[in-house]
Amino acid sequence: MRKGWGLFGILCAWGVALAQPETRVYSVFAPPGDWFTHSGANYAFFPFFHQWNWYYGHVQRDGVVGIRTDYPRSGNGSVYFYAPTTLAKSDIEFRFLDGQSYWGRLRDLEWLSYEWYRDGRSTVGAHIHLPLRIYVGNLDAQGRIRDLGYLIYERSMNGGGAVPVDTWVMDEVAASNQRFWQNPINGGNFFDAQPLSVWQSDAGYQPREGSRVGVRYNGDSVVCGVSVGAGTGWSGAFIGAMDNIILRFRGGVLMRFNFEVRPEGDVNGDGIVDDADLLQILMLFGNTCSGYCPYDLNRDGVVDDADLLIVLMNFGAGGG
Ligand SMILES: [Ca+2]
Ligand SMILES: [Ca+2]
Ligand SMILES: [Ca+2]
Repeated sequence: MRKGWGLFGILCAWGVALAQPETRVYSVFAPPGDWFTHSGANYAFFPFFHQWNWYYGHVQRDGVVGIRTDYPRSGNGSVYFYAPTTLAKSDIEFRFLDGQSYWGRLRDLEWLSYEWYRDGRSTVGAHIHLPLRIYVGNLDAQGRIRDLGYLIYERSMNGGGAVPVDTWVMDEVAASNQRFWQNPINGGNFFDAQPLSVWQSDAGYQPREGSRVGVRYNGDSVVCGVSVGAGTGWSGAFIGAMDNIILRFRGGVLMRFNFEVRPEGDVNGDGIVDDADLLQILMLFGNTCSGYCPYDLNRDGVVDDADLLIVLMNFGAGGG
């Protein structure tokens, strides 16, 4: 199992299970954090926060996503979402991008939870909150992932009515066997929601809507990513946040992702300001940079002594 990880991956998984399981995923920028947006269609931004495969995805039509301090949770930050119009969309996603790595088999997913927040200023339907999606695929004979798609949880497919506002809500969706619908990549939506245990069974499940047939997943299918986002097609505006995604697989893989805003002066995004950050500034001294560049701490387009000073003035920060 866990082809593509090899012994290193198995040791990592073992280490993760034994050690403090929290992974802090840090923003690109210091407080108040990131504000990533795009006016065109379907744009992804791949900063690979903190060396993990997290990125902002499917950002379009002025949708906004960013790890920010607006709604602090389990520390100073969470993932902020703003979808101002019906066509807007913004996601944050984790994916293994080598086409063969994964966390575990679908049958072994025994816990999946996240925390979400709907701001009371949102004007979308009262049932709408941030859905949670898992990336699922099937392995071919060479161990490559094919049939990549989402299984998607949302309360409206599980008999939910109006959702709470202006408060954090934790939804656990695997142990409680919630219903998921399918969105095959490039294949359209199948709103034939089934309890997770149906998707996880050895017989598997293949959704149907009229003459259309979706992708079949079963217990052998692999879970290779996770995604949370706002939009599209929501009539109105959505404002909210998300934090603390936890996945646990039978056999030991346990991931807990806490989204936090990096301290001022933290260049490499590990949450502390130390000599590693100083070294990065020195190595890049004189470089120019535009857009999302974590080395250019004061965002004036050049890496110079002003940035060095920011590191020195914040030296020793973080690490809590
Ligand atoms: Ca947090
Ligand atoms: Ca650092
Ligand atoms: Ca600068």
